[in-house]
Amino acid sequence: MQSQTSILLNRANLSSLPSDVMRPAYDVENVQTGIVHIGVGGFHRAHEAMYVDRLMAKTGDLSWGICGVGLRENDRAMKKVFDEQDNLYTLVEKHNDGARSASVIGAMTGFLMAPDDPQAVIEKMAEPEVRIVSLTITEGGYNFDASTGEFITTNPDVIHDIENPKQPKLVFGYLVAALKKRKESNIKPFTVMSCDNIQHNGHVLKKMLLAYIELFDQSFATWVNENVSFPNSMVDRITPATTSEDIVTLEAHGVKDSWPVVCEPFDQWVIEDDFCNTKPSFDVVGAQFVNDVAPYEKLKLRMLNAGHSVLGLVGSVAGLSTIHESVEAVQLKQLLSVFMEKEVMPTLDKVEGIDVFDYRDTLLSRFSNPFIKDTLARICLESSAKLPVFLLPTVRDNLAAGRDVSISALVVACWAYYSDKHASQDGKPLEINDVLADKLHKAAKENEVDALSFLKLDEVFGELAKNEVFAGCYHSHLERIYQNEPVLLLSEELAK
Ligand code: CS2
Repeated sequence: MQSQTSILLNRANLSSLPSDVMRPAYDVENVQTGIVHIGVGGFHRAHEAMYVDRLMAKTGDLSWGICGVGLRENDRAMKKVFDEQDNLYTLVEKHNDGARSASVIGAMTGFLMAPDDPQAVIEKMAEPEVRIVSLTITEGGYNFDASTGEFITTNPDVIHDIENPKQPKLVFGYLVAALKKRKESNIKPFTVMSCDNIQHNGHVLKKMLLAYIELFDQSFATWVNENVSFPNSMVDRITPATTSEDIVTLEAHGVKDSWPVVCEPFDQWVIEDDFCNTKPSFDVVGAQFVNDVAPYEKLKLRMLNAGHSVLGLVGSVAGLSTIHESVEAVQLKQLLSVFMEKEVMPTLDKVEGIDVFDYRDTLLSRFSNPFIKDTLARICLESSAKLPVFLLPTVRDNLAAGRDVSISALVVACWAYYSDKHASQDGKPLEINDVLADKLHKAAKENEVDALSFLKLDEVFGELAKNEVFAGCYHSHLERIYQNEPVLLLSEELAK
């Protein structure tokens, strides 16, 4: 990309952008809202919004634009950018060979901050043209107890929302208010589409929403159960946090965008074909509609996401900082490869058209893209919500079948060390960004008195501490890490 005068990104300036920056191939002024999306972060902008952009360009159907919703105060920064840039943003794909391609996405039609005007959000969701409400609210947003899978009824926000149905705080309150409004006005319900990294994400969302409604209105719960669909989906695209360097590089290339999104070239979206209202033809632009998403979800969560956690936690303790740096360390690359083959593959179901060894090799190549600079800090963020979804189900399956769990145990041991020391083995400070940060730290601090103290955090690990095989393996790794045996050496030994 060569340098030139930069143009502020907005509708009026679209035609003045550098010629190699792709522009919406449709009239952005005419895009209508057909989707309301809760949780507009980098991932949504690089994935669903990009698919909508492709769909509009390819079919000319402009009825599937997306109105973003922010539920939390920290979504305000995104709203400001949307307001300043007429809802436009740049998507920059970074290829393994250093090439970059930039496109302006025109799929967003607006952004509502729910805390400012909850009613506006409810009304928007109740509009008949809105046929989908989609979500990326992260694993934690589903409000389930990781060890039991049940809805947490004691959450003060849940109690608040039941008492204040017109001013909800959580997603469940908004869905209920809008679905009720549609039912009362005889408008077909919208499909509720989860785009989070949770196995059976649609079913989990349905279970949580119904559990919430059952707390106060059994007959409405029955209606939702019978009339609203919650398709499961598998979503995939590595999207690191945007850095100031990304903004400066794009500006040097001629586009002044205060919050572009950067990602890898790869994207995948497999959606269960279960829509209670009209569905967009995402299949004409690369997504797949299937009857059963489960094997795809399992493959992706257990290979990619857990693979990330292996590199994230072991790599952090080893003093590394990014995914590509970690996969470049031969011991870790080998560890990851053996983890996938020995601990994950035996737990997977056959996925039509996918060879798991090819899938693994593609992952290793995606992880090795040096331009993505995906930080281990991002990967380790909210590990207490991620590991129960990404890694622990694999551990449980392997224990039940009498198979090896030693690499998984190393990952958990590294997490315990990380949570105790807040530092790598060579003393580099590490941050814990996790809703359970204090509990994790407190439990890990006790490791010296009770070696299984961290593992006994049952809201994360359930009964795992009571499993002698896993606990034994974990304990022996932990001791060696505390004795300062480099985790890279330990990794090498385990990957033999
Ligand atoms: C990552 C995911 O958050 C994580 O730990 O594994 O964000 C991952 O990059 C995406 O799921 C890729 O599709």
